[in-house]
Amino acid sequence: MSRYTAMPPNNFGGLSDEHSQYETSRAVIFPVPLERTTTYQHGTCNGPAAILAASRNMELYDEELQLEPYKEIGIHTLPPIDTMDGTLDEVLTEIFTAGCGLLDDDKFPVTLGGEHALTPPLISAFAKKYKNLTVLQIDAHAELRDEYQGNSTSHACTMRRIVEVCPAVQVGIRSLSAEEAAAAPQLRTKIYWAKDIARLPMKSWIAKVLADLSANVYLTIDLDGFDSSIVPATGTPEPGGLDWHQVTSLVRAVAEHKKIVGMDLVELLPQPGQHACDFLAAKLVYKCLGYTFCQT
Ligand SMILES: [Mn+2]
Repeated sequence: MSRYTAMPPNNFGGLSDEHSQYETSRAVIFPVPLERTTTYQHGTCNGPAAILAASRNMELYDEELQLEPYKEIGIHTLPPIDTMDGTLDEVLTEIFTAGCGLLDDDKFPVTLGGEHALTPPLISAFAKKYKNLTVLQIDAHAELRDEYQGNSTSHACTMRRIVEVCPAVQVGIRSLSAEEAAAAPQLRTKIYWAKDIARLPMKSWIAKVLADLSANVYLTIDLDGFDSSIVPATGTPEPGGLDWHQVTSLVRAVAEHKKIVGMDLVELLPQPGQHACDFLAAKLVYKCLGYTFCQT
């Protein structure tokens, strides 16, 4: 007996119960507002809420796929995890446990950050379930430091921890230390430098990335992989990055040829009065889900 028009539900996409119940949804949005090791500009803890807010005002018809992905998929949104309670190690263990639980339930977890330090515990969970797993990272930063400021779980060490668990392919990289550059050739990773991608036709570099991936792919997108003119709203923006069509074409091709088993989108740092990046992040999540579940 509603006497007024209610706002859309406070979940990803503003979806009705029918399309967002946990039991019937294949994709589950897991907000992780982690911000414990940020080194420069602060505020990425506000990322998940900004993405969810933008997603509720997003068109849910996909013009490429010519359908409404949420109807095929079902997208449930979990409440955010408390990332300030306990030590960083305890929080990372909780993220691991939550990831295992979602995978036990056969869900496709979509984790919204928050800082990139949240990804390694998720990869540990995925590697238990999926053999033949590769992590595809889109990022400006190599994140291959063995430790940073005395901390081996810092966001600057994310990919170093991951390649200890499974191989990686890193796309859009353009910022790293001399030590990382020296270590990279010995690590289980293949780097696609932004400087090379910029000069190559899209088909040729994407085909090479596909050849380097195994059957199962976990996708981790740090929004600073985009050029800083497109996504200025990150803690450590870098010039010379990827554009919208490069990123979405890559994800679409990977979804077409491999099995994407889960993803995260991290490091959004919402800017007051500037909401374009929040929308880009929300739409990118939705595009990735559409590509993964709805390509014929
Ligand atoms: Mn980064």
